[in-house]
Amino acid sequence: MDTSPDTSFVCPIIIEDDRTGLDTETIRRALRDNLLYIQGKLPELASKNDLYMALAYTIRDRLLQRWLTTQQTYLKKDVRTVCYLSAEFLVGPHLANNLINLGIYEQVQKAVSESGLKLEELIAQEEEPGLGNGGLGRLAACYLDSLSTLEIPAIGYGIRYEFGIFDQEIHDGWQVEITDKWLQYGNPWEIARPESSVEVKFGGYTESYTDENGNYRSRWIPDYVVKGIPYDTPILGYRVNTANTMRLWKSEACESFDFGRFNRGDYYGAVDNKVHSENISKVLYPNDEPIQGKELRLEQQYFFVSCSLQDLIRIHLYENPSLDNFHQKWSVQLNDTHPSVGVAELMRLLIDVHHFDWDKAWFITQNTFAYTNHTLLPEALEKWPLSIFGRLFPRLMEIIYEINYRFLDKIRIIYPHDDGKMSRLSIIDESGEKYVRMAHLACVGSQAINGVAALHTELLKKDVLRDFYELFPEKFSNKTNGVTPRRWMVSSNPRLTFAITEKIGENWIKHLEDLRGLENYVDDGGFRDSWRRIKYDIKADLANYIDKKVGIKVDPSTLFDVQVKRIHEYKRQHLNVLHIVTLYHRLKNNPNLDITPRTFIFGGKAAPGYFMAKLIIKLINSVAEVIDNDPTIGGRLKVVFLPDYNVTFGQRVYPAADLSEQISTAGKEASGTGNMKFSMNGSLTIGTLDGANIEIREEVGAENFFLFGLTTEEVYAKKAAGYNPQEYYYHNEELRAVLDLIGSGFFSRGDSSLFRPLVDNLIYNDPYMLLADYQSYIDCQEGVGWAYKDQEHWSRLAILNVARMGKFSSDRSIREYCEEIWRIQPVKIELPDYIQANA
Ligand code: GPQ
Repeated sequence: MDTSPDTSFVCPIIIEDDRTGLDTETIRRALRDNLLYIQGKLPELASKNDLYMALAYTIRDRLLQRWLTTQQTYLKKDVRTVCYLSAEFLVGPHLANNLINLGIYEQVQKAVSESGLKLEELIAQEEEPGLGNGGLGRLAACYLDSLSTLEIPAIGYGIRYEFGIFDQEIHDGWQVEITDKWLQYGNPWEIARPESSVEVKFGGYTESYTDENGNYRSRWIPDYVVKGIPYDTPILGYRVNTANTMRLWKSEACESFDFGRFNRGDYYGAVDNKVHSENISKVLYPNDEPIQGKELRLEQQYFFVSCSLQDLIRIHLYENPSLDNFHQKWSVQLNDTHPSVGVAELMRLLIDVHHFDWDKAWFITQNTFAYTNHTLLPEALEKWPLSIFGRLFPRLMEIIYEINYRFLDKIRIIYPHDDGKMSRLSIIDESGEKYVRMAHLACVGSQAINGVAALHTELLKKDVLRDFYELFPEKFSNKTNGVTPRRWMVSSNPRLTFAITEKIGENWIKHLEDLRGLENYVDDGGFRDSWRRIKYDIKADLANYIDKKVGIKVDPSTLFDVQVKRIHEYKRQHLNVLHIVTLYHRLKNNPNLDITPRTFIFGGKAAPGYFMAKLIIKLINSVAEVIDNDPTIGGRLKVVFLPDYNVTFGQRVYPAADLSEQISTAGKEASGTGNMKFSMNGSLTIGTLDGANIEIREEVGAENFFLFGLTTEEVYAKKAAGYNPQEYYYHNEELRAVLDLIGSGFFSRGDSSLFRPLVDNLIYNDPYMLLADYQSYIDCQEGVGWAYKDQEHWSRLAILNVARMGKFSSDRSIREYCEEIWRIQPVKIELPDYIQANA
């Protein structure tokens, strides 16, 4: 079958107005048309989902011209492009954001309501693609939004997992994981491009041969070959014509059957091979830090990286005579080490397939890649047993050995006789069982290395990557994370967006620094009143949702104290619980105590194999059950764990929060991005000096931030001095009472063994130093309570928080990457005349 472009086809395509028009009447007509002809449903039989699908196709039609024109412009102008390699893209639902970015929300709302429907209900139908675990995948999605908005040529490459992050249910307080079948009713936003499939080798052996010119070469004879099929999703920028591509790879068997094997009677062998190939893109591993060392995970990484690099080379050779200038046309960003095998793979493609010599290939490779580190947790630094790595990718193993040999040869000259240095820097860990250290491969093979917040980058330089920093300090820089205001303000908080825009115009949506203009209104009592009314209404909406979801009634006038993020010991959800139990204990001892009524809201998933994280979820739910049903508390404290925290729920909860919990042990959270989303939506932060909290506090002002806890230096010093949590346990009576209450079985229907592992771990081990930070946290929370009582004052602080969040737009982060790492310029996309411009 011929799947290449047919240039003899000269018939001009007439673009039907129904597929591009942006006015209400056209959209209404197109919606009906798509319902019948794409979704195949008569209006009287259409479900909400059918109507959502018809609307999604209607909007996709309006993206297509922008998308294709963007791709065509890039090809014609032969632009420099950034390619973001990420094992996760947690993009969230597309519909509402596309409406906002196209600028047609109102028209569509009208068109839909004239047909007797509610747009918000259709938007709620969309099943979000959960193709990520948390912060790292969500950051990749924010960056795609900013890249398009800033008109930067970009491609996001990843994996089209058939099953994304599991859906979480809570049964008797415990997390239960349910398969995420996000594709079951179809995905209207993607287009499969089977004609651009590529093949990826696995297993087997290598052999050397002499080519026709007498050159000595290696070739890889694989055990099996897997096919990667690209699925493309347009990512439209805000009020621009740029629509970049997110290209996700699905794995398939090369032939539907291995007929050779089949005919030899090895039916099961043939089927096995097919099943294994399809399994590669089957499911997202639900562990974030640390990732699980499973072979299939390594296959996933190589699969998508090889597909993506082969794809880049194909696109490159379409416009360029050779790969000599590859690094001038592409900048490939490694989102953590998950895609870092790309360094070896690009070398292989250049040397084995395109016959470059080593030095030239290495020059191109080193100048193509850049590496972002996202964690300081030592157990999260990825390494793969040599035995697995070498068996799966024998040729890459040879190349990595050669890279390492040449690298260490240079090191030997710089640090003669320093064997410690050599073994610390080596790409191969030889201290026991041999491993490939993926961060080392990334550092050696990249032109730039960055951390994701100022403190994080400093700690990388001082600690985790110290030897590399000493070796090439010029490669290191900081790029503090940011989040997109289009999703995290405009789309998720329309009421606040309206109130802000009414005062300062709408420029802030693309230039978040302009929010500073709000500072002029902090003294305006009327503005503060309406600010508070808006917050109250959003909280009331969330209260209704909570009631509907978990049947708990909460009062929107209480302080909404929120912690939503992955459940992890270093994020210290259990420190939050210690505070709740402290308040409860105080109220039981002194029923008339004057405290600020609070609603504690939790959300987050635990890695299915992470026992302690799952026990923390059970603890939250157990404490909730007792407190929420205790009549003597009289609603002054409520605790809610909302199941299945995801992007969609995040959009609901950030706008409704009064207080944002950012309470990780100092030095553990690389950046955090939830901290930014809360603050942009007018909540105040209680937090440690960790990750981007530090920069948020610098921006909003120390007086607008509730700070507590040890600093990183203090954490290190205490650890070095032999931290003993028991001292805190024995010297702090209230803390002891709280831990004893949990340990006694009070919250577990008398079962004193249930929370024992958690309590004992705190008293005898406490790796994340909750006990050391306990008193400081409790005192700080008391200050929060008092501050909240003065609502006028609180509103001022909240407005100032929003006004000063400009730095944390992902547009700022992406500009920095463009200028300092990628050296890429914006490219304007001009639409053909027959397309209506943005409304
Ligand atoms: N992060 Cl290494 C993840 O979400 N998953 C990971 O596997 C790793 C990092 C997070 C990190 O914990 C946060 O502090 C960052 O804000 C986020 O990456 C984005 O940089």
